Amino acid sequence: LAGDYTNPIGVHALVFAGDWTEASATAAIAAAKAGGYDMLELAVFNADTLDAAMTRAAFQEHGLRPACSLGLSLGADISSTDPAVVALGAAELDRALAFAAAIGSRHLCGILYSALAKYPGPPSAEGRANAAREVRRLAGKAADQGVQLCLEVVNSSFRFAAFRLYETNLLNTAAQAMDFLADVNHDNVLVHLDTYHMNIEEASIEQAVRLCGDRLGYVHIGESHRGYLGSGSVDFAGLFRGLAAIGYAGPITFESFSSAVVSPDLSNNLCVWRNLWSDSADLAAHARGYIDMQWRAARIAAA
Ligand code: FUD
Repeated sequence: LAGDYTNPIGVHALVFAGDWTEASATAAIAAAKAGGYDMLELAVFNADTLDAAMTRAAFQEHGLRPACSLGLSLGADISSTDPAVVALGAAELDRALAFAAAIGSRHLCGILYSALAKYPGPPSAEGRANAAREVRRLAGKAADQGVQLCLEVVNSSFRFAAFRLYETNLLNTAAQAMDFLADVNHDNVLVHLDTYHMNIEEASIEQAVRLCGDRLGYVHIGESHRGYLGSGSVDFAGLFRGLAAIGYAGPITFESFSSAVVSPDLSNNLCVWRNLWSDSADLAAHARGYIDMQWRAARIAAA
């Protein structure tokens, strides 16, 4: 078919399930498969509470690929200047990596380099250096286990008042992520871009993608209000033009949140208090079709 592609197309588990009991895991994996996805991304906020054997078996049974993501907390933050807090963050990352490897995930992404929280000020040079050192350390261990690290660029913005996130002070733009990658200096660390955040922080989504080029490893596709794709203000045409221009072959994962599906770990952090949708299956099927249409069109236009 014209515009054919091989990128794994994923969907975040929070589209379907707020927890990860066996029943929820099985239902989410089956729903992702039914929606035409290749991959399901699971939030690994406290790896100790998740059952790796059950998770691995459930993914295998449905022939779906897992991906893992997380954000650190302020009490366990590798970008801190307090060595004890850095050590707790490093331990949290080690547990998440062990879980990702155990379930067969090839990607560990998200806000691995900082807390997913509002910071009271800009990062310090010492905190940034701590984060770079710990990401480099984790990258070596991850490479040994066949897991790629992708650092998600998220917003710090206070531009919108009502439904807002404040998620890191370290990597808010693709350019900052590329600078940080130069400091980390490890092949197994790539950039993870998310259109929801890019729509807030970047001057141009297309240019941000092009800037990352072959260092782009993971993409979250989400709308400006985190609901149905195409019903907000994100420049998806620019995203896919950029992805086509750099020959992007990595995962494209749909992310959407609504108060209809609540995660104890994530929903309050992300300030997901609005009801953007209530029918997960309809939302997921729509997003899958939207991604397919946009990605094919961009590839044909670039050919
Ligand atoms: C957070 C975000 C997410 C988050 C992931 C964690 O705003 O965009 O990608 O990192 O959901 O599982």
